[in-house]
Amino acid sequence: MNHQTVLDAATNSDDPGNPGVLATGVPREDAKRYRELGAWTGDTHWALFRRAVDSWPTETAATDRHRTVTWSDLDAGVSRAAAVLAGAGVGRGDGVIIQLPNSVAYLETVFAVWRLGAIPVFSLPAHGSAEIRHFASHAPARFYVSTATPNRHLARVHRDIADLAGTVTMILVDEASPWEGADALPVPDAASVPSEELAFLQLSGGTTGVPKQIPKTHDDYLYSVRASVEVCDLRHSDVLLVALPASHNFTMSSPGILGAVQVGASIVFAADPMPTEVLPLIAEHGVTHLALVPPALLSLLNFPGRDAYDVSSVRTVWVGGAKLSEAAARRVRPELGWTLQQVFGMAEGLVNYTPLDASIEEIVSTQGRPMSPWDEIRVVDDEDVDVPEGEPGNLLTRGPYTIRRYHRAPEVNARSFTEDGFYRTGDIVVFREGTLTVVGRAKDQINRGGEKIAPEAVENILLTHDTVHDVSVVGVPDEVLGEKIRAFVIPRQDAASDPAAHGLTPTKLRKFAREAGLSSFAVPDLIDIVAEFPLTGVGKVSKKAQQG
Ligand code: AMP
Ligand code: DBH
Repeated sequence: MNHQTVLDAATNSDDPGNPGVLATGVPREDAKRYRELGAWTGDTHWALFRRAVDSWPTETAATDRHRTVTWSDLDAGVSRAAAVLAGAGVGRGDGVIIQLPNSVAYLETVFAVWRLGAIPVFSLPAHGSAEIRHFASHAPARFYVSTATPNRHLARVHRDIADLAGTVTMILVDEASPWEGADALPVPDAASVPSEELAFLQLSGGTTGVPKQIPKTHDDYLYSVRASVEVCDLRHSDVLLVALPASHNFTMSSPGILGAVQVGASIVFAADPMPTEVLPLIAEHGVTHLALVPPALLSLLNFPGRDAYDVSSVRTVWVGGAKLSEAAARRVRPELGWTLQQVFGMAEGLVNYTPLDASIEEIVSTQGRPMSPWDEIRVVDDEDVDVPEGEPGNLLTRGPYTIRRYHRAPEVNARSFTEDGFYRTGDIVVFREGTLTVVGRAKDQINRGGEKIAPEAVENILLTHDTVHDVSVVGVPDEVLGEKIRAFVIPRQDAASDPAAHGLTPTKLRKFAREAGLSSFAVPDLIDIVAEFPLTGVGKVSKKAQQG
């Protein structure tokens, strides 16, 4: 192969030629221990899928608004997808950016990429061209799969990355009747892939200007899926509603889409997590499980027409991605009749759940317990000294499914991990009797209803505007989303007396940010054009003062 694959990049990036660590940065001696413990089993994502197809060929696997497929239909769809992708040149180790809406075609694409021994590079439908460009060059990925029926945002992304045509092959899929032309193409054999190899690149919300990419191996990720299935008691007869973006780590693995594939539960895809979409699907398909971020749960709780729908089939709602207020948590059981399982997770690894049989107090007031007995937890002060149990501190973690480095990011890695491989989560927590409560955040990150935004990424885009002199972006409290994005903008001197006359209005700046390729969820909710920023005693911009 004469091009660099994402596989080469993952194994050589930060540690050129270091055969002592896996793509995740996990040393081989620790890998050996995780195998001996039985956490890592040698399973691969392709083998997981094959078992589902072989075990339940005629049972329903998945439904979206276009079609319902059995596991063997899905297998046929995956073969067709693999033929089309291979025909476009996708081969072993290649990075394939996937930016598709929730759909059966999404499943076909991901498993086809695994079948070929290629590497999914996950992105969200809301990502802008700036992120897609970054993934293409950084992974690197020479293939991009998206929808042939894009909404306005995705149509803009497709237009904006058209100039990558020489290096990135764009494959557009019609979710209603995908993989046209597959019949004329050979179906390639499934590749043989070692379980300790890089399986895909997952996304992190991140604290830097560019989203960080998270390397996962088959061994470590499938362990996290099995552990989640067990803690969540997901069963073969269950029906999982996928309403958050499929590529999100929460949706994919906690226990998520892959948990459903493991036990052969059926998957129902919703276009979005709004009550008008979710409620009819629950009633129609007898949904038993769904994952939501806190604002989506609040919308359901407060939706006036809810009583018109029978939602009694639901056993468990998983809520995570951002802190759920205790008040909202308390309403779940009495108003919806569902069991709430709080999920405090991160794409980097560690996932915590409140146990299904925990007391109501534990369920509503904590963010759960580490799901694996081999998750190592430390709570430390700013000097990395352990604090006494029950006192707030910085959460550090290490374990069988937590990465020890980001993909090709030596500087970030030096900050984000300790010398002995603990991940610095940036979360401030209290650890008491085995349970974690999230009490704050040390990292420079905005959590907008579960979408993580790096202020720097928004600042960098607004700074490219001709009449902008300086920008400071902060998160401000919001009743529904938890936080909203607020940008303070100082105009250049020549525009300062009448910014609007120079095109500097909040509306125009928001449009500018969208057109410059920013993710739709990262476009500031509020923009203030100001003459100066408040400063701290030492003359730094006081983000605290800007947060009000
Ligand atoms: P990411 O690293 O982008 O996958 O985002 C993970 C981060 O989301 C965590 O480190 C927390 O800051 C936040 N988070 C996820 N779930 C919860 C939760 N249930 N409660 C509070 N914060 C959460
Ligand atoms: O926010 C997250 O990243 C998250 C939340 C819940 C996550 O990655 C997960 C569960 O696995």
